[in-house]
Amino acid sequence: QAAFQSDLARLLELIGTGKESLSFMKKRIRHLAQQWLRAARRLEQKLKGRQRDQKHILIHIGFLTEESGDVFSPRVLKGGPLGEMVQWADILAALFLLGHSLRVTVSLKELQSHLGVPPGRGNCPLTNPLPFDLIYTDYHGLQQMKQHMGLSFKKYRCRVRVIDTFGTEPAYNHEEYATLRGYRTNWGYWNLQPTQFMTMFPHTPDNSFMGFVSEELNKTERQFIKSNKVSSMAVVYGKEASIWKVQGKEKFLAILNKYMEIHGTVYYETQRPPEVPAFVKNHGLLPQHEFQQLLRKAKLFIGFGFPYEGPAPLEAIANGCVFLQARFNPPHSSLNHEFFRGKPTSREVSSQHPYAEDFIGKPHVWTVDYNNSEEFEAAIKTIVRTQVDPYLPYEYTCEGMLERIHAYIQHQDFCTTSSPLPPKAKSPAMQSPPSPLALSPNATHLVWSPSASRDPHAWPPVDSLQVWVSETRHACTETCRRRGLVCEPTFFRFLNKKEVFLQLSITCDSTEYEMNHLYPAVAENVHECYLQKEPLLFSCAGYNTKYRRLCPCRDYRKGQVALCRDCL
Ligand code: U2F
Repeated sequence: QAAFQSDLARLLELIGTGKESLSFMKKRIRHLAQQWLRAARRLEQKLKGRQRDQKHILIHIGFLTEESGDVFSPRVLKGGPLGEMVQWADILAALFLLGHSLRVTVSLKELQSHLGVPPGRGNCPLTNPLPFDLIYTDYHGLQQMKQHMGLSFKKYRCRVRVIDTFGTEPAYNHEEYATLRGYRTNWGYWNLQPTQFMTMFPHTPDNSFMGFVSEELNKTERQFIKSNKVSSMAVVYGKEASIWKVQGKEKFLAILNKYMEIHGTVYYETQRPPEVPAFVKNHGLLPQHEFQQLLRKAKLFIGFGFPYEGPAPLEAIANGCVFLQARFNPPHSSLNHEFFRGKPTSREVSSQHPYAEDFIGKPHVWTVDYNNSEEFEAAIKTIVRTQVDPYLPYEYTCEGMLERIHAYIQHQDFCTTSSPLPPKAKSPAMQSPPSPLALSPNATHLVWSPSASRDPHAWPPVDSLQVWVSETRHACTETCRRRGLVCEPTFFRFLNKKEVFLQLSITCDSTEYEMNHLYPAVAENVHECYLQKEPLLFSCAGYNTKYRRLCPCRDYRKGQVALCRDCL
């Protein structure tokens, strides 16, 4: 039985020393300790003594190992990326507080010793059973494990969870399919269950959303912040000088400077970096808690387009800032942008921070065209005048993250192969209210509910399933989103049946099983129906002009999109 922990000291010991990245993570854990402990107590009460097994967990942070180059640690104090370390620190805190038994490694040697690989042997099957129920790692760590576990890797890979910032789409994960269809990645093809990949933001429901946390405010702090906001103070998002090399910057910064005093937290050694204009008050790179203090005073946090999808905008919004960011038209993706090239996803990034744009939005987030001076200036003018409260989505609070990880650990099982029986669908004629329900004039958008037949082992519970047929050019992600639902890839297996086309009143002159990440789908004008031959290719992402896809959608908890209403 796992018992909630009430002290983080032992975790700090487990993390070890000797790298700037580890010091950053430990500082963060110390700073957020009280917030974490309060959240753990709240979740403990919520779960009211429910049985939770204690898991033996290995956390192998591959990108921090010397063997993978560890390019991050030397840059921690120089304005380099910190997002990944923020997330790992929070994952460690959450797993520890939930009461699991942890081992943490940041070197190949430690990894080998924990796995039971004798030094210098490598690439042989493990002689003893793997002593861990779960392994959290990243793409670098995955590669190292494969190299050093030999054939045992295949046997145990179902226990692995891959922390994967930007996400991995099923088409890129399946080796044979990706190779045949040209879904190229620099990160390898792992044939894992796509939900074994865990992302920083809920980018795509094909992966599990891991997230991180932001500092939370109590009532007094909220009051204090509100009364001390300096409505003419803006902070620029970008701690490394290269981020300030942006086309058109002079023009939009000049507009901003008409209304606000501009602050920066750009790393420098001895002199102001030439990229940072003289009128900007540069504080230099700040320690994380001082950066938060600056955000508490500022009214606006403004992004220049890079870094993509980092933690800082959430922190700014949580501290009562408005986040202003550039719209990307056309969107950036691995097909058209260097930064994303080779990443295992075709996801289209519509702004610097699509989560902020789509899940938060106005009044906290403004996404505008920076090349349109009028639009830009109008936004600034309104922002300066508007009072905005601090806001943090529940999924980015400590309790939200603990709740989500708890649910994953309890319910996600990639090692048991027996798949639960699908629910029996009611025939449309028997359904009440009558269904399928036609929502468009040509009666082709349909909603379908399975019967209430319950499978206690299915997770998420099948009751939350609704089936929608996408429009052509729409992914299932989008199709579900438009209905206020979220695509749930684990439910594809229930739709991947001939009968389902019938139940949806779709005419199939032929039905084929093929490998295609868009299936199940129908090519409507020719009445050809297609079912998925390879379950690993079930994918919420993906669309083309020919198919209308069958999409499994489910409800979700407000502020916790990873979990359905009855998922806890
Ligand atoms: C993202 O990484 P970054 O490190 O560039 O992300 P940021 O949003 O800038 O924030 C990381 C943390 O840096 C902190 C701040 C954030 O939690 O509190 N910080 C600070 O300590 N001192 C300062 O002066 C300013 C900020 C993303 F997270 C990565 O996954 C990507 O690889 C990267 C590139 O897209 O962007």
